[in-house]
Amino acid sequence: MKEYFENIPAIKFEGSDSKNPLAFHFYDPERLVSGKKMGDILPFAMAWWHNLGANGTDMFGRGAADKSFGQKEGTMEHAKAKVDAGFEFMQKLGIKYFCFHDVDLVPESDDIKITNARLDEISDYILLKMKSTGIKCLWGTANMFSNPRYMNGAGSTNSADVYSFAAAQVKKALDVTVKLGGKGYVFWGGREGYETLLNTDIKFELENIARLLTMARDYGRKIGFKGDFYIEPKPKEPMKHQYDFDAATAIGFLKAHGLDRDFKINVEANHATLAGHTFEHELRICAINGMLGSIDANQGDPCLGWDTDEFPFDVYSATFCMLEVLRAGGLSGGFNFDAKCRRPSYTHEDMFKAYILGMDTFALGLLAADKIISDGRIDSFVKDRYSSFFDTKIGKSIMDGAATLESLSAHAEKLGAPALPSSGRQEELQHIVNDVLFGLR
Ligand code: XUL
Ligand code: CO
Repeated sequence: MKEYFENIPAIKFEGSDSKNPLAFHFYDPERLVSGKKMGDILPFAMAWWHNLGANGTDMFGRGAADKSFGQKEGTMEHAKAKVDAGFEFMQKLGIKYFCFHDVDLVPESDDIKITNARLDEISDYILLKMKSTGIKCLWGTANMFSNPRYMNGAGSTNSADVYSFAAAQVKKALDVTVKLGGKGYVFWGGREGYETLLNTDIKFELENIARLLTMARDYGRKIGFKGDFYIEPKPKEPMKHQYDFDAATAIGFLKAHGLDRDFKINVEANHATLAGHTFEHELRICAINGMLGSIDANQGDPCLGWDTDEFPFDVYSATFCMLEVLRAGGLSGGFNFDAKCRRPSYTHEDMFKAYILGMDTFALGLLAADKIISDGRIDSFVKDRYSSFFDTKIGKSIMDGAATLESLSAHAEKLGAPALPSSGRQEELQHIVNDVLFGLR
């Protein structure tokens, strides 16, 4: 078997004193954190599209990275070389999962029958690799946004033929996901949105999206898919208005259409910040609705403000993410690095270093979050902050449903001006976070 990354050894944990850039300094899959292995709390996944496909092409120039893996791009030989390179990459990093779009796996033909036959062939090949390595599929999806036919969306398109084509792609992507034993199936609403109300019927488009998701749910369950469907919210880009703006919007949509028992949310950090939220806000909204499914681990750049898909580097953000994940009892999905190297980081070695950065950042976030929880000061502060609802007579009457507007009015009249609520003590809490983060070893 040809080795694609000849100069890269298997990446090992060497600890925080190591200066070796091709080693983990914090991610130690065997280390126990609150009784569980770090590797089990952090099921990392490789994103097929960025890692094996993205070559740094942007609006201003062609790609700088070579992702040909020795084959002509757009051929099945190239598709197979990507499988070989991808499995070698995951094995060397100890990554247990991958995520894919249909057209990441094989070149797309105009004729869907040809594309589907290619998908059958490549998924047979991937299955063999999965069996020999133990690597699994986290989730699959269909790319219903790159081809010009999807200029007006897939479920939200104005063309019934394009809608049918999208349905055919979802059907096949579900077949392949089930064949590969995927834990989840993602709908990122690529171009499900609009540019101007002058040409758009929002109600019609939303109902059509719901019809497509319902058909997908029904077909998936029929062919034995037992995992979670996910919506991956994003507020804008490529469309000006994307329908799945954020987690709250997507959850409301799923509930309105009776899909909330089969669907959860796949939260992407960079999408959260594009929506004007923090990553942890989106995770909390999902968690309190019982819909925290999976994570696309990346980060944006506040100086740029678009979907830059950078590898996670921000340890504060990873810490707040892991606080949400730990408090929610873990993820049913995983941490998919929907991230790409910066254009000037174009070598194969950079691909490894990027994953090492992301995995170490999340390991640090996990260790810090675990310490914050066991330190207990922040959780007990939050609990105490609401104590007036639990240890005063009037608070208890609100909580047990006995209160009425009349009884609360009578209480307010007796009070005169109520005292100010207790201090939020944000600065003290931030100081505690720094204590924990920088007291880490
Ligand atoms: C796009 C994005 C997608 C989805 C899968 O912003 O995040 O790659 O994760 O379609
Ligand atoms: Co994503």
